Amino acid sequence: MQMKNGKCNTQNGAVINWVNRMAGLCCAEKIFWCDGSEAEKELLTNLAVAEGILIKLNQEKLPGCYYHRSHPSDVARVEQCTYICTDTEEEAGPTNNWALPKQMYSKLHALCAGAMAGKTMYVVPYLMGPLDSPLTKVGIELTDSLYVVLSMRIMTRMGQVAYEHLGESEDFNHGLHCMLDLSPDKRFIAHFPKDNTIISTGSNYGGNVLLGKKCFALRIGSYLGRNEGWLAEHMLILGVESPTGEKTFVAAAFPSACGKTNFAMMIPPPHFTGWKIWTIGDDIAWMKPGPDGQLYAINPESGYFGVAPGTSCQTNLNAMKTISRDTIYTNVALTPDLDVWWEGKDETPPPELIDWKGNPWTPESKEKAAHPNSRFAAPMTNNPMLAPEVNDPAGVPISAIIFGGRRSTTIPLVYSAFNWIHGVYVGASMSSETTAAAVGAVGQVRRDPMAMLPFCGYNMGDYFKHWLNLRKLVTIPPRIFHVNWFRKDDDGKFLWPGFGENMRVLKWIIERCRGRAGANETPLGWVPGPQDFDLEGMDEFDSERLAAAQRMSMDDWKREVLSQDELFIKLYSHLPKELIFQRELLVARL
Ligand code: SAT
Ligand code: MN
Repeated sequence: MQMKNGKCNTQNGAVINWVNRMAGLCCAEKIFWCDGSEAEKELLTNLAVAEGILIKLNQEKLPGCYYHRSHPSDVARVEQCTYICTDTEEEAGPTNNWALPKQMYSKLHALCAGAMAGKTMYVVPYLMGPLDSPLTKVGIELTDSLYVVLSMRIMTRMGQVAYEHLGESEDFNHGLHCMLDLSPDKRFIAHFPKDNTIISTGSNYGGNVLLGKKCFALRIGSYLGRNEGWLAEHMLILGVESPTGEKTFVAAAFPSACGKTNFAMMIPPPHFTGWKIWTIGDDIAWMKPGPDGQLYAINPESGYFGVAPGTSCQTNLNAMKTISRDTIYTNVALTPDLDVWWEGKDETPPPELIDWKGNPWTPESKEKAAHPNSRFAAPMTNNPMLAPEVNDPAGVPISAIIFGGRRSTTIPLVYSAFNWIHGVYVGASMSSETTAAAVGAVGQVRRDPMAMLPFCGYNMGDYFKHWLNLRKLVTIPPRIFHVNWFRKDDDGKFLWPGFGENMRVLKWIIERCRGRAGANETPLGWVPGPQDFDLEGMDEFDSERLAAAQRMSMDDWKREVLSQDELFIKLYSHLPKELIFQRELLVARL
């Protein structure tokens, strides 16, 4: 297959210099300047198929869809290889791996030297955020991976628009990605916040290499947000429309693989006639105080990189529609007619499949057909419930912030913080059981403040301070809530049915924000009483079950508060005193 060497399509001197320097370092044989056009998409997709990077799926069933299999050792984010490189260790803080910028640059430049000999370096300019939003930022990723190029064009507003937004400015994120031989010992995801630079080596897995996402939009973004007075958060954004047409916007932080995509695309149960959920984003929110004192949010992304297993027409119909075309699937299973399958897609698995590693699979096989962290990358414009406000440069005003983790015990279904400072404490003391989204043991409870533990680009104690400080600019602050969809009963069964039924919790939250729902005061915060919570039309879930899902055990909570100490002590030298005080207050209330 012939590929023309793309022509340089920007006049920005800083971009051209940097690209040439990096191409020189990597000894790239060719430079391909991406423009984001349809013709380019077709060219590169065909090339990826010819090179075996993508498999063309059944175009009758899945038009425009392709399949990618990653290296079996390269299937999730690697937190142990992720670095924040600042002048002092203190700036990065005790929750991040730290290295001196100079040392990390020389190590990674040595790894990248010659890495693209005989290969093409793709120059991928992209926007994080809607066109013409003051919150929008430009990134450029240099990569030797066609999979990255084609995924970035789904996940971001990629192409010429980015150069237009950038103009003559030098203010862009510098991302360099070299796959190398994908061996784990050469795997580094290094962030240089001061230089607005990211270098990623030795991986080709989404979260490690789609640099606009976790690396720029969260780690570098959180650092820029602190300096510039805004927040970069691991949050979905949705709009709730009531039967009267009233719209309320909500942002929610759950750790990876804890249901952000499902919540952002939720379909209310039949009993909720006239209620609609509109999606703004499913993973990342950039939020800034507006001139009216409200907090405004944009989704910097333009696609969804969601977990496939468990996604079905029952759990997330809007996602199923979204991923029915123009989607890149990674590490799911294949049917003989080149359709995709994963655990939880439908009740009965097909009689034969090719599993995510490329091996024949039958329902008798011991291993899973799809990797638990197998993913889809789909354009948000496919979502039937994409909010019309998604491209609004001003963003949407946020009325509620919801924190939530995956906890099988202790944490009630829903409660509301007393005020902003208490809410920051609730977010800061959040915890969750680990999932397959990151390499390592699954199911272990760990503190994951604001679901940002793997994504905060500076000292987490300072991050909490930033949250507290923002209250001065946010004179009409969102109310803060905490939810837990994952609590189990003594038989190990989920207490709460979740998915669309989460609408009931969301309705109470919305009505609380609007001053229309009642609540009872508890040591943890405000909780809905049975009369405040809409249980109508639920078969098995009654007020007794609700009480069990909401139960607060003093013994469990004393243990919970004690286990918060581990993180708080770790962060102690930078921990705002307000949070220590909030913890004391909670102990006193308990
Ligand atoms: O793999 S990603 O980091 O892109 C998704 C996630 O873990 O939240
Ligand atoms: Mn995420």
